[in-house]
Amino acid sequence: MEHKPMLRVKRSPACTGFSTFFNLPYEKTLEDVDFVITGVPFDTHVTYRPGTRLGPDAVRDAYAFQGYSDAFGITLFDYIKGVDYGDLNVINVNPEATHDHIKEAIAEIAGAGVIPICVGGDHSIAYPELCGYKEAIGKVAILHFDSHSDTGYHEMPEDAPHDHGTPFKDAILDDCILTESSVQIGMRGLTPPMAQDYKFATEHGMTVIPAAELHEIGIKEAAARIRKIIGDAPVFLTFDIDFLDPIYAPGTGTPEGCGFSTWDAIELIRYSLIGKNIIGMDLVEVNPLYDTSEKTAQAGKRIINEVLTLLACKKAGISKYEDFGE
Ligand SMILES: [Mn+2]
Repeated sequence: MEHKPMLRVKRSPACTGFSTFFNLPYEKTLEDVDFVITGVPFDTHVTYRPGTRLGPDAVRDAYAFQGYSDAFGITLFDYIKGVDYGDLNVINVNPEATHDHIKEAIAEIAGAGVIPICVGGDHSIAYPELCGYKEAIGKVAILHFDSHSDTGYHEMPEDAPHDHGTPFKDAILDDCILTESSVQIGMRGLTPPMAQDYKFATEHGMTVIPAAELHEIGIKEAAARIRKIIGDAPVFLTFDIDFLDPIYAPGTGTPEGCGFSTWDAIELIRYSLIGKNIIGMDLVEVNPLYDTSEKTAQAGKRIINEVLTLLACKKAGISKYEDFGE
């Protein structure tokens, strides 16, 4: 089977047929593919509002697909191949076993030289993902879009040390991240201990660009800083949908106002990561239970589409987006 989007029945609407990520073949293979997209329907680690276990299918179903990039003038699947890898083996009543399954799956995929794209699920999955990358290819840089720093905003109780607000604290303590090459951007969750979050991240070498600063300096200036910090490091893009303002992404567990548009996000991704060594991504915290319009899942799908575009650009030898890139 050719690992490109399957053709729909001639002249039928784009939403017909059964849903897979980007209409790709549903096949658990690492042969003859550049990337795989896999669902991680796990949400046991949310702090309050559950439902992101329904995120992967919401993104599969979302009415959004751009096979052509206006920005770069390329048809994506002329250059890249991939599959809907199905969902990873998660057990929502057993977070520890789920952690191991995610770690093993990422190690296997990345170890085969294939780029994993995980669709969550809550953000706690980023920790076992980073453990898997470490096992397969070593420590990686992160570019982390979020409205929260997720570096553990409070002292965690001994009997419940992990949740979706701790994956990057966990990954730093487990030495999975090239912290000096990593950036967190968009933070604005206004709980008093947030300052401690930033402090934990920056004390461990990461750069934090809070929302207020991003609004102030703008996309291009932020991207220039990000490019310099990431350098040539292998980079994992971890995108929490609550980076976007709730007007664009209401369907999420912990929405925060004063955020960013989908356009801001894709421009920032383009300018920051064109020509960079992207080794994987995740898109997390899409919760369709709080969105009657499907727009959160559509926005999430658009974000993934932009990363696929950058993978295609790399194959096509495109390393510049306007005045950025080398
Ligand atoms: Mn998050």
